[in-house]
Amino acid sequence: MILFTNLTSPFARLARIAVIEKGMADRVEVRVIDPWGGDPGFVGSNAHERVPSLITDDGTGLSESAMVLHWLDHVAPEPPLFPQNDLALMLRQAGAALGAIDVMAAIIITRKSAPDFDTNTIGQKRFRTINAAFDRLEKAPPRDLADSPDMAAIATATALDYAAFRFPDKDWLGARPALAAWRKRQAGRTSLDATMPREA
Ligand SMILES: N[C@@H](CCC(=O)N[C@@H](CS)C(=O)NCC(=O)O)C(=O)O
Repeated sequence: MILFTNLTSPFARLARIAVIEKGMADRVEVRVIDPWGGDPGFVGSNAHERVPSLITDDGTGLSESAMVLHWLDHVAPEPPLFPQNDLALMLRQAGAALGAIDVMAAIIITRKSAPDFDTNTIGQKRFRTINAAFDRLEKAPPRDLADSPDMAAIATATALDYAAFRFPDKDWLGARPALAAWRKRQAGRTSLDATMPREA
């Protein structure tokens, strides 16, 4: 399999973390590309020219992080990204974190055409969304990756690290002690350390 990714995308990071947590690193060739750059090997690999994009062993191109993760669970069921125990709670947590990721990525893109975006009505709603998501996770953090490397844990770590990476002026965890303690407990996890967002 081939996984197209870049070094900053939180969506691509979900797939990269899942590959490592599932012990599939030797089955997946990770290719770092610029999704905006028209890379000839990447263009046509998926419908939207966005990362993550996965080419399966039979050459099927998959887009959208949720679809890619579903496929990874299909080819390597253990450990499951969507474990059946407490599924509704896990999905609720994963949804909160994914929503925050979605909004943060949208802010970064929108700023390019609207430099004052953060302070306008829509921009301020976007920041309220991030805070509401983190408040929800503060009340009920996911299970630790060591216990259950599931979608909620992967997405929460990705959301927190992306918030710190893209909005370093904001103190996301100062008033959220449970979430801060949760992220601290994940320290040293190979899947997270090896995929921290960074500029190329
Ligand atoms: N909903 C998609 C979002 C993927 C996405 O927006 N990826 C960004 C990087 S963070 C990208 O490739 N952008 C290039 C573009 O929009 O052309 C997913 O979950 O995979």
